[in-house]
Amino acid sequence: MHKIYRISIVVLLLFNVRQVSAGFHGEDTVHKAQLAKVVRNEFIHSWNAYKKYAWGADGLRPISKTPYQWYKVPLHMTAVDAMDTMILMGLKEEADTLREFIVTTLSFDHDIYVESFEITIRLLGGLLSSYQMTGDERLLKLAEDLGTRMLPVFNTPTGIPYCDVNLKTGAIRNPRTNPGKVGTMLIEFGTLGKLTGRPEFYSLPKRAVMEVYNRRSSIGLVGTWLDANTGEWLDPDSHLSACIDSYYEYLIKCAILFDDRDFQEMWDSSIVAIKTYLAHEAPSGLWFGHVNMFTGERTKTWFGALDAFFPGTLALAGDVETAARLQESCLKMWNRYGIEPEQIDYVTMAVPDDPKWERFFLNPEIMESTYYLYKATGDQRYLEMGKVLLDSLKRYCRLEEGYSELKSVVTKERSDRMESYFLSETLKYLYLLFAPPETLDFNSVIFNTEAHPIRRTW
Ligand code: DMJ
Repeated sequence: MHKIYRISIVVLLLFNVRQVSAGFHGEDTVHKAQLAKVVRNEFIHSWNAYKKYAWGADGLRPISKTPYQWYKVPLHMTAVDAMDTMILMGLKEEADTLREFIVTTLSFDHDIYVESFEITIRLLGGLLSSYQMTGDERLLKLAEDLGTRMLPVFNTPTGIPYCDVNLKTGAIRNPRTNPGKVGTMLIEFGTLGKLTGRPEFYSLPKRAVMEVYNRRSSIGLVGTWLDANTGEWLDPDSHLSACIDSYYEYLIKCAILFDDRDFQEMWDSSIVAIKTYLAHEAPSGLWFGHVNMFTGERTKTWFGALDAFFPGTLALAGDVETAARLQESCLKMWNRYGIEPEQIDYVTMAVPDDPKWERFFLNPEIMESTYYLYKATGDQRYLEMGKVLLDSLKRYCRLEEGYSELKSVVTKERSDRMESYFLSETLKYLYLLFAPPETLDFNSVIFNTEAHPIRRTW
């Protein structure tokens, strides 16, 4: 099935390549090998800062040069998240040392409640992709242990998981959840199920997604928050942003990775509703805004850093034309302040009136979509875009040691945090954009939402 998408992408490419190139400098203006080297150096620069000030911790505060933990015991979030990027960049010795550290020190036998979404995408995804790249069975064992400890999260009246699970006791809490959290488990759990021969790892998260999908409105949309006990919607805001984003991403990715017709059908019907109700042709271009899930009435003309995953998802699903148009809008959002805000009002082309939307968290989504579009079209324009993104990152976020987030893209004031996905996703997608194609066979993997590539070996 994957190949079919590729063929349709190539056909669309023939019609789109000229139009997409307009405005950029054309062939050979980007020296790929040189840029790949730059990104690799930036990864080493950031990794060294983490190693020096936060080794083994979940993350680094790069301004105060201190570590931070998510829970009372460290789960080595940054280390696990960064491992497969290191392998792809050919940092073999560093990756081998790191792997030894992880398999000998990482334990999930702790009396802590963890957020199942984040632990799934960062740790389970990271362990599984590094296992597939190295063949080290100890990584699979850790993944199975983690997955087993998390399974009780599905023991709810509806089958829709709660948000948190205790890794030691299996107790669960926090039934207020969203489609993003529920729908972003199957790539990781499903892969674990296939690799261990345990079908419950596949069936439970699949059922959970279907429970959410079956509660879509009569016009085919899902909302932002729902109650895992009753299945009732708690917030009818429908969009592609935080809380929903990767629910849609995983519909098409699971259809491809697992060759699962149910997921293909869920994607096919969802994309019709998305394009009918969320799509918005504004003077500034094509965007996907907010509507009420029941009426389709427009509620906000907002789009943000997280929504920028969608061109990549559209390209993967074969709709390169829409993907390319939306990517142009994402670039406008980026260029408005020289780096993207968390949200922009695409009618006024300004940040909505609350300083919290001015933040930038070193997010990877726009890089991810640039990479997908380059793979789908081969168009130099996306290399140029990648260079714009890399230059801004270096200009506004680089520190003497590590990279920082921004409190405001308007003032460029810094914020003291470097999230693990900066190493797992942001720099990985930029590197893969410029690196030789043989670095990773794009057509034989599906990336989880944390950019951990999973190969279908079953
Ligand atoms: C990452 O953890 C994942 O990409 C997730 O899907 C969304 N949030 C961050 C990056 O922005």
